[in-house]
Parts: sequence; structure tokens; C-alpha cells
Amino acid sequence: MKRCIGMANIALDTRDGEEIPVDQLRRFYELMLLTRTFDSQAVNLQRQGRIGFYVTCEGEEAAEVGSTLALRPTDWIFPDYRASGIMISRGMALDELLAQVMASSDDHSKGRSMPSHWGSRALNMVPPSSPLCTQLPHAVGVALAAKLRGDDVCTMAYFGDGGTSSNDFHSALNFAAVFKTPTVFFCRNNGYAISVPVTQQTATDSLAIKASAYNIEGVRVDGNDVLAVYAATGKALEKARRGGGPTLIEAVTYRLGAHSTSDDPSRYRDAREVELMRSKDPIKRFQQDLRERDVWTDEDESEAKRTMLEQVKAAITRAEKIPHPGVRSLFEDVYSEQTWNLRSEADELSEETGGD
Ligand SMILES: Cc1ncc(C[n+]2csc(CCOP(=O)(O)OP(=O)(O)O)c2C)c(N)n1
Ligand SMILES: [Mg+2]
Repeated sequence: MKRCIGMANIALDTRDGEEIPVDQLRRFYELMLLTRTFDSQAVNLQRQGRIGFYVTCEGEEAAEVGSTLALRPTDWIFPDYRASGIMISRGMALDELLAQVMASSDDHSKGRSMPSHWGSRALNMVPPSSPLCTQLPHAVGVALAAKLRGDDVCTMAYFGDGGTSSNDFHSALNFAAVFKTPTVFFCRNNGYAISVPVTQQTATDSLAIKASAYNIEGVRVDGNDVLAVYAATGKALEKARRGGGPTLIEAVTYRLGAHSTSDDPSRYRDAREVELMRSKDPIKRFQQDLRERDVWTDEDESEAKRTMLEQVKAAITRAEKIPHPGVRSLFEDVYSEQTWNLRSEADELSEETGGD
């Protein structure tokens, strides 16, 4: 099936006629719903002053869940900061997500990263830096290393429409194309880079078309259709595994929420536009799809919403009991053996703050 949406009448890759088992269909939906539940609770925490900052992926759940589920556990993910759907689909526990945004001592990076910059060594996910698209050359480098070692590993880098204007986007695509690395560049075109609409970001009709400058395949997919995203990402990964090199995927979606909890989109975006896009909400749309296939009912919906909210709230209660790392941890993990001056600074700080 071909559909047209977005900036221009460009055909979209949609469903492939691939048969997906009912359990898997429900899993897609439940992960999208859990992501939405977690995101809304995290925004509440920020509004109540219980965390400092948060980035939701509201409206982009289909793009994140569909693409992540197409990966194998042995592949590597290089996410950006709008990534709760990626983390949850990959199997990161809610407690881990919360430890990161609360900067608690359970956080993998001991509270040193900006909130919403998740990663996990156990799940092959490298935490991002805030400068846009710096993770793309890393994804290409890891893919090249895997190729040279003969490992059956693909890498997937996530970024937004605004990121396609960065130097690193172009360097990474060029390098990946020249060395034919097994990399999928997954761009969520959510319409905005903070306040800049995509029509002012680029003079091209699509973002996928930028792939042609590097002689790689560019695919535009309906990013609000979880099954279409799953199929398009699966195809790109299969090609990469066969030695066919990288693909740029542009998932056309919409950022329903604010850029981050520090942003007020009513300053630059018409509420009517958001209302219109809410009618294309990927969760509502997939729910309708599942109901038509007779694999989701009203009872399923209310039960799932109730248990997910309970699950998230219980994780928040646990997470808020975990202390922050002690101040001495500021001086750890730079040198294998602490230098004399760092030791003395750590002692001085401990004295001033009354110890850890
Ligand atoms: C190199 C660089 N330039 C500017 C910024 C400031 N900045 C942070 S997020 C953002 C917008 C990114 O938009 P997009 O790539 O579309 O991703 P989205 O937030 O929509 O998911 C900008 C410009 C930055 N972090 N890094
Ligand atoms: Mg964007």
C-alpha cells in the first residue's frame, strides 16, 4: 500500500504484507501505551518540581517502538534525547529510566548526564551527547569496526529533522556510504526543531532525498504507522546485514508535546495545527487498527491503562527513595588512580558539605 503525507506527495513505504502474530501486535501497542504513560507521568514530576527536566516523545511512539523492535539484541543503538519509546522497547526498566532523570546513585552515569540522555551497556545503547547528531559518526565507527571484525552487528542512529542540518549528519552519511557500513540512520521528522518548522530547516521536499547526495538509499515512511515503520526498518537492517550498506530512513511524524519541559510551543505553533495532528495520534490509530482485527477490546484498553499507571507510579515511589550519589563521586572515574590534588579537593569539599 502506498500513502502520501507530509511535506510533498512522495510515496511512502508502508505495510509489506508481512504477517505479524497477534501477540506481537499487542506488544507493539502495549509498548506505545507504556511509553505514553511514562512520558506523561515524567512531565508531571517535572511540573511538581520533583525532577528538573524531561523530554517526551508524545506523538512519536510508533516511530520509536516500530524501529527499535526491528533490531536484534546484538545490534547497537545510538539514540538522541527524545528516546523514552526506544528505551522502553529495548527493555530498559522503568527504574533505570527514572534513576537517570532523578540523577540518583543507581543511575549508570552516576547522575552526571543531562536528564533524558539514556544509555545502557547491557542493552547495547550508547548514551547521547547533547550536541545534535554527534552520535551519528559514532554509529558509523562502531558499524565499521563490526564489519572489519566480521561481527554480525548493525548500528542504528536516531536523530531529528533539525539534526539533518548538522555537520555530523553529513560527515556520517558520507563515511558510511564510502565504507558501506551496516548502519541505519533513523530520522524522526516531527515537524519542528524546537521552534523552527521543517519547511524552514531545508529547501528540499523531503529529508530522505538527502541520501542521494551520498549514493545511499533514502526511504520515507509514515512514522505514525508502527507496522510501516517496523517493515521499513527491518528491510534496511536486512540490507545492511547482507553487506548492502547504509540507509537513511525519514519517519514522518509529529511532535505533539513541547520540545522539552523548558519549552512553551504556544509561542510559535498554532493550537489548531496541534488539534489536527492529535486526530492522527499513532496510538489512537493503532488501537483502531487492532480493534478492527479483533485483537483489542475496551476491557483490554482499560486494564492496560490501569496496570501501566500503577506500574509507573510504583517505580516512581521506589526511585524517589534512592539517594543521590555522594559529593565525592564527582572526583571518581576520571583517572584509574586519583591524583593528589583531586584527593585534596575531594577532602576539602567533604569537609565543607559535612561529608558524603
Ligand atoms: C549542534 C547543535 N546545535 C544546536 C543545538 C540546540 N538544540 C537542541 S535540540 C535542538 C532542536 C533539534 O531538533 P530536531 O533535530 O528536529 O529534534 P527534535 O528535538 O525535534 O526531536 C536544537 C537546535 C544542539 N543541541 N546541538
Ligand atoms: Mg524535530
